[in-house]
Amino acid sequence: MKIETRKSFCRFCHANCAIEVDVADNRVIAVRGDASNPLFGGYTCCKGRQLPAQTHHASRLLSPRKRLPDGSSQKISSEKAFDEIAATLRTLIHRHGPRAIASYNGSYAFQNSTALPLARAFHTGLGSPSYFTSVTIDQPAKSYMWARFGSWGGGWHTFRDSDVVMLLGNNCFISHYSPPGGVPPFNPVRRLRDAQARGLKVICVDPRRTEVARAADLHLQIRPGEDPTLLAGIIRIILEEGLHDREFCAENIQSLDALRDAVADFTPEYVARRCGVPIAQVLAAARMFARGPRGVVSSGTGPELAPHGTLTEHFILTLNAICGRCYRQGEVSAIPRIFLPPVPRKAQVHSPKPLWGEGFHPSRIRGLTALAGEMPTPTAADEMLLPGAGQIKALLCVGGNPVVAWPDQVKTHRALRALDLLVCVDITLSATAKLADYVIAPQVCLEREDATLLSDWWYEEPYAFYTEAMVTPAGDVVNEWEFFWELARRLDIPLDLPGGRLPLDKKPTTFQVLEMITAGARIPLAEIRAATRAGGRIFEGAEVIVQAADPENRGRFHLAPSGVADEIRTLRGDTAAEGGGADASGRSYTHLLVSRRTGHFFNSSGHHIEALRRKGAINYAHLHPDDLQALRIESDGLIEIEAENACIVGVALADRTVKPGVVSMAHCFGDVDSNRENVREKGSSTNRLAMTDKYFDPITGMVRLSAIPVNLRPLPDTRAYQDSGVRTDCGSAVPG
Ligand SMILES: Nc1nc2c(c(=O)[nH]1)N[C@H]1C(S)=C(S)[C@@H](COP(=O)(O)OP(=O)(O)OC[C@H]3O[C@@H](n4cnc5c(=O)[nH]c(N)nc54)[C@H](O)[C@@H]3O)O[C@H]1N2
Ligand SMILES: Nc1nc2c(c(=O)[nH]1)N[C@H]1C(S)=C(S)[C@@H](COP(=O)(O)OP(=O)(O)OC[C@H]3O[C@@H](n4cnc5c(=O)[nH]c(N)nc54)[C@H](O)[C@@H]3O)O[C@H]1N2
Ligand code: SF4
Ligand SMILES: [Mo]
Repeated sequence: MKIETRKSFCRFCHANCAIEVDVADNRVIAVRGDASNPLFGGYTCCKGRQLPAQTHHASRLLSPRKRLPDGSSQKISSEKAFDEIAATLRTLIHRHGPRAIASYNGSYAFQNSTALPLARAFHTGLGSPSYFTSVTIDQPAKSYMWARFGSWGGGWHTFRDSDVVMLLGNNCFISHYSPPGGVPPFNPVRRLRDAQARGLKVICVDPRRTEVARAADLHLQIRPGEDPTLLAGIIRIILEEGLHDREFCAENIQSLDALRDAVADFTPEYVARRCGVPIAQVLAAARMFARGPRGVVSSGTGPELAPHGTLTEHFILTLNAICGRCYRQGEVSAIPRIFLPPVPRKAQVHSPKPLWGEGFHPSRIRGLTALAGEMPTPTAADEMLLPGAGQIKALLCVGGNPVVAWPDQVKTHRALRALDLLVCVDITLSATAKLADYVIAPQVCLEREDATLLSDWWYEEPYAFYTEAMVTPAGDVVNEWEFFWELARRLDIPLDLPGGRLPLDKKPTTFQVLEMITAGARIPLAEIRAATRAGGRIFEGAEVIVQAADPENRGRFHLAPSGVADEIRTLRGDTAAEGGGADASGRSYTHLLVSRRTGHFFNSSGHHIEALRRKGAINYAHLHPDDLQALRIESDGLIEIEAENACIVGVALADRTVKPGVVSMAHCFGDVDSNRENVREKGSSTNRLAMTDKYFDPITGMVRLSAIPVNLRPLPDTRAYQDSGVRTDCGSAVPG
């Protein structure tokens, strides 16, 4: 057997680590880090090294499946599946209008550079606003709030040359997720250590003593959901002690006094008490951050999934702005974005220009609107269930798993089953794909060519990589762009990309599609392809220098835009936060359930790979040992976790890194049938405890997916439970 070694990049997650791939007989034999790569230097994680298993797994779908009336499914060819899906879509469009056709593009739609642009083009061409992505159940405030605040043309400081970084709820050693200014996801442990060796100070804010917290200079073990309280307090200290960049503020900021007034009540004593951290730490964090002189504060998912995520992001922008943390004229701006057209970066504020509200597509749900071109995913199930004009009748779900990822599992399940048509593009029969009328089988990453468009968001250097497919796809599988193209062709829907309209009469190649997506890029795709045949590289000379401001520019950051003062008052008035956490009816709870990630799975992906399962197959409920003792729960024992709307069963795990009063659990486990009998095999569906119609953000529609108030109770193990006669409604399967 002849083994050939080729270079590529991993797309199990967004980090796009450079890899060497051993191929024999059109099979992927092994994957390891490419030590010669200038950025990654041989780094990979356990998931990437399992790409061979992901590619050739027995459970992988190698052809589409169609569901039969009796609930079973049978193989169908892609051509026939597309014909039938298109025919149903045509009827639905005719009957209910284009808005009835929705797509949800989950995490794996982001992992293929052609998927999202084609999904968007499909919606635009069809005239359907019902375009949803995982962004609006992830970090929508980060994606959109700059538009209310204003942005800095030259770019905010990044990790590269910062003297201090403050990371709130971002455990990048495990997640490889770098929020703006965070640790780049390329060997993050080494990157952080190297930066600390040059003097970087790290402040970590997390209810858990995470891997990052242990490496930090200062760890504030905050009470979940209190990030905006802490940030308000830090802003107040910085302004009171005059530690802000006065000159920068005078030139670039408006309504500093209004903000100062709004945070006046957030004294260090109050903030420390409410956040559950020592006053000395609040003061130290404020002063350490303000000292800089360069630096950045940023948050991961934790604070965004908790209540007040929009306000948290507003305070993050505020803190960076009042400390003047942006690249100035003549400096090298960060994140060059090679795949975007060159736009001059100027040392000036671009005034706010909201991307939601009036003038954007109204949602029928909770008074929300589209955010730029996307509708809020927490409303998707409601849009399927609420009768009337605009009701969603068909969902095209690409690389996502709503049953376990969306808030309110019971409602989600009901909504998906109420659809006239559910199509999933998924490599396996996921919790959602099992409900689908058709499952389309996609190519996996090593079967398709692609370029590093996604990780272009994180490269501080002008780095790029174009990879060919490593193996020829086995079976009747399609690239995600082909899914949209095949439907568009049958329905005669124009697909417009930055490079023009895609031909529908003759199928383009994937390279041509990628070229049209990246049209006008700073370095043309063909040039990148030619230059990276031997692996990804840094394009010397492609750095971006910050230019002088336009003399007539009058842009200012808006520190107190409409609504912010009210939001701050609401936060200050949230007295429940000082107690154990209570719901709207005043019922109190002992614990707060927070989100986390496991290193060996990617949301619901990878759960079927045996080598990864051996690292821990389920999402334990991590609790401080003192809490376990007080609750009389054994480590590895079953517990009931009860929130305002529902109750699930979990497996407790003693964990000293968790703040007392907190339960830390990963999401995207379990299924609608996850219950006390199978929890040790499937894990728990935490999103059964998330509600969509209470505690939602009025701008983004984001709901509470972290810092969920819960009560805990020990639960006898299965047999004892059945015999004990205690309530049986908890942790039972969702009604079918
Ligand atoms: N409680 C709680 N809820 C959360 C979160 C949380 O932290 N806590 N996190 C939120 C966040 S940040 C996100 S991004 C969402 C995730 O939400 P989703 O994206 O909806 O969920 P995933 O589990 O990532 O779904 C990925 C799907 O893609 C499939 N897949 C794997 N490989 C491929 C491929 O190559 N091609 C295709 N087409 N499909 C593939 C997988 O089998 C899986 O079904 O969940 C959100 N929900
Ligand atoms: N291995 C792996 N990598 C992944 C994923 C995965 O599932 N597995 N998922 C991917 C996805 S979709 C995303 S969006 C990124 C996310 O990347 P990250 O945001 O880094 O995700 P986490 O590792 O969950 O880190 C979130 C942290 O927030 C903390 N936290 C929870 N609630 C609060 C709170 O109220 N306040 C504060 N300050 N902290 C809080 C948690 O304790 C946790 O340590 O990771 C991506 N990378
Ligand atoms: S960090 Fe992400 S890109 Fe890198 S090897 Fe792991 S899964 Fe692949
Ligand atoms: Mo995410």
